Amino acid sequence: MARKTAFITGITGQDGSYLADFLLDQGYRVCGMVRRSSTENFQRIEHIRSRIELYQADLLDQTSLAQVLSQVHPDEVYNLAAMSFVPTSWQQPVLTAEYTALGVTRLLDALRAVCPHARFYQASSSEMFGKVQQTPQSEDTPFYPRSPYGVAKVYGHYITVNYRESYGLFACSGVLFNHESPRRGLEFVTRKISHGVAKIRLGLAHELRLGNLQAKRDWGFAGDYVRAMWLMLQQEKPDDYVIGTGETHSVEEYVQLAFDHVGLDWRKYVVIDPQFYRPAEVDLLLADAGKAKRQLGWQPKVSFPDLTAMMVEADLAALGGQRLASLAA
Ligand code: NAP
Ligand code: F7E
Repeated sequence: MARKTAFITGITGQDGSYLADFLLDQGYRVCGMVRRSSTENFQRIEHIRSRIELYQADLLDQTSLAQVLSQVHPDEVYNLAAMSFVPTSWQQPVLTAEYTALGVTRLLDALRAVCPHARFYQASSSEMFGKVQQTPQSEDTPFYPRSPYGVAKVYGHYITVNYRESYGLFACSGVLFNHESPRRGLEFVTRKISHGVAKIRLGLAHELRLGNLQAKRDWGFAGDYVRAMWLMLQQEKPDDYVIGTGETHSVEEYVQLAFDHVGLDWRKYVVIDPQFYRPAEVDLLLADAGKAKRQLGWQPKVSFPDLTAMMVEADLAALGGQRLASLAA
């Protein structure tokens, strides 16, 4: 069988890099979209740089999207690019909508014109449930987004459904709950904590400033979640799926586990800082991923305590290595 080609927007991000690893293992030709920047931002894909093809384009520029699709001839398109940090969406609501909402239409429309038979994955989010209307949340739960990011994702979700229904595209939306890893951006709470704990353990910091410790999330491992994205595009019919672990934990529980892992009492180091509170909060997220389990055969493999340990260990190793290098220099 001919080797399949996958095209990933957001390949330099957390999920894009894990998806690229996964698809290379499956034997795919992997092409990624990167936006022009004055300095390269390829740390997460450094280890596979020679095995993937990178193309410059931007979600804000429709012509660039059509051009890149006609160069690549993809069988599968994974739209992972977005402005993904919720607090920034209050500071830059219009830009968030341009990337995270309208960017989806630009890409879908380019795909419709250039490669209508390519299968399409849209990175939707549990943030769309926001002020949850029922618990746990499934494919049938109404949306009530609580941030400009969540609102933009609802648009991206429905435009994907609409292009599927209007034009018969094989377009799927994965409603993914929070997923984390050692490659998570440093501003997201799990990585902020694992990195902060490692710094305190190594004597490089003496406190960790956080916001709302009572918020609850359904946290899984990003490596497990990219497998679900791929599975959605291997089905007979396009559909939408909720992906999560079915467990919810508070930020405080993550904090406690992370400090316990290095033998420290979190209460001595965590400072509550109002600047990290949000104008509107999502208090509780909990996935019902029963449909994904039944139809995709998908289940997460990494538990919450193992995820915490994995992230703290990775930050200890990275920061410890950096400290040794600076001492030797
Ligand atoms: P991430 O680490 O923040 O990566 C975002 C990616 O989007 C980066 O590669 C970024 O490129 C790219 N990007 C942003 N704006 C762009 C533009 N205008 N043109 C081209 N590329 C652009 O996010 P992630 O955690 O991997 O998440 C992947 C996707 O899943 C996002 O759509 C996110 O909203 C969604 N999602 C994430 C989660 C989660 O828990 N991680 C849950 C549900 C949904 P640069 O490197 O150049 O900045
Ligand atoms: O916040 C609380 C904060 O920024 C989680 C994105 O990938 O998942 C992510 O969005 C919770 C919130 O992720 C701090 O108030 C407390 O309740 O790690 P986060 P998020 O907002 O859930 C969804 C599914 C996405 O789609 C998004 O793209 O943690 N929290 N103290 C804090 N959060 C941050 N960032 N920093 C703190 O100091």
